[in-house]
Amino acid sequence: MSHVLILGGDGYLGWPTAMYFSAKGYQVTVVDNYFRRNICDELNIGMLYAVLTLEERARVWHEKTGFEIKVIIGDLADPELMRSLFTGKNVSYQWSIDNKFTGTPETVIHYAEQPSAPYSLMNYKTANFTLSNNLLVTNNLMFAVKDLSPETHIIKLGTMGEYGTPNIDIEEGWIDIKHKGREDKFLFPRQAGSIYHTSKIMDTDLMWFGCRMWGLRVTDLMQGPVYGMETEESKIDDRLKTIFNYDELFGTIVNRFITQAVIGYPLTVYGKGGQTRGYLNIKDTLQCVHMAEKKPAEPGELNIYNQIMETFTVNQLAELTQQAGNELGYNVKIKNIKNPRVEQEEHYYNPSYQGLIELGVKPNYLTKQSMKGMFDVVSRYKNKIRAEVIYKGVKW
Ligand code: USQ
Repeated sequence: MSHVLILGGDGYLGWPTAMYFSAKGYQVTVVDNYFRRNICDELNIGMLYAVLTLEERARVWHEKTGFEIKVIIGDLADPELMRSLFTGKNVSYQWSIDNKFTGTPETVIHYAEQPSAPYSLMNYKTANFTLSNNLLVTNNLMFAVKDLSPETHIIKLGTMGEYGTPNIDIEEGWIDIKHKGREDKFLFPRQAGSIYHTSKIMDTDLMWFGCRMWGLRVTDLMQGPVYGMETEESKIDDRLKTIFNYDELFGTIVNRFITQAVIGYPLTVYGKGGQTRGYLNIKDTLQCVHMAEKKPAEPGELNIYNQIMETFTVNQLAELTQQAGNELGYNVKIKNIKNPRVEQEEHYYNPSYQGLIELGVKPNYLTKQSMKGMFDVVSRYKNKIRAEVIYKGVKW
């Protein structure tokens, strides 16, 4: 069975992706440097519940299912570590059954990035870290694939935020431009709203360079904010749950709103609340990545999909959370607070996002019912929720 290498395998999306592919019989290797856990400890922002290390979760996964997820702990900004994943030389597993190199991966899923917009704008040091980590890891991956395994399909997680909120329809990655009587196809214009999002634009540019110069095969998944924590695989054992942040730095909006509602903290709508984004359930991230894996880009091709299932304004999300929460007996309040970010609060937003659905993804939409399911899980950890990490006001 095909070998899938997951970079950033300890993250919110990385670990569920590893279990998803492993459960389908793929050989899976995950690599992570524990950046997210360590920075949450360092900044004392915690998470909703404690999560076992990758090694421990891989062991539980093996006990429960018989499947193996090989675990490597290390920093992918080190090019030699990255290259070892393609040659097998000097690879050392923190956990595996046989300690044997699986072989060159057919697919690499690249999540190994600093993913937070507010973190990237805390100060010049966090901005530097975001740029250096995200670009070095992406560049190391590009060169490792070019030099050692040019047939490997790279699936890179991009972000819808690369496009910003332009006053025209957003295409899936590309746009045809007619100019002075001539025509060509270009990457859709990008104009990001944070240093993190800007690093993702630069990643896309690196990958597109690699496709043009060396015929690499790359799929860029332009993802919107993800919500949820449960997947089919995590239901097997509570210890397999993914990390869940609700703090201002690493929590995404829906996860934050539900956590806020559970402890009676007024929902933090930034500014006017007309900011519109495309959202998706964590289960759909897994489906999307799987569909992308099944349909690899051709050599020299940069395939781009907009990975969202529906769009909402912040106000709509707050209202939906309020309705779901109130029906469950919570008294959910909404509060518009001064927007710490620089972003448009009322704007046109019309992205295309048919590509992944045409490949076979079946969307899990955000409904009052699905929100109630999240309330149910989050409320189990109510006593652990720390109100002081919810809003610190990191300004742009
Ligand atoms: N927002 C609020 N109140 C909050 C938190 C957020 O009004 O308490 C607003 C933000 O101002 C923004 C929107 O909600 O307009 C989404 O914010 P978010 O924090 O959920 O998402 P964002 O910072 O854009 O980043 C997240 C992930 C990132 C991913 C991105 C996809 O952290 O890794 O790339 O979503 S996208 O937004 O499409 O670029």
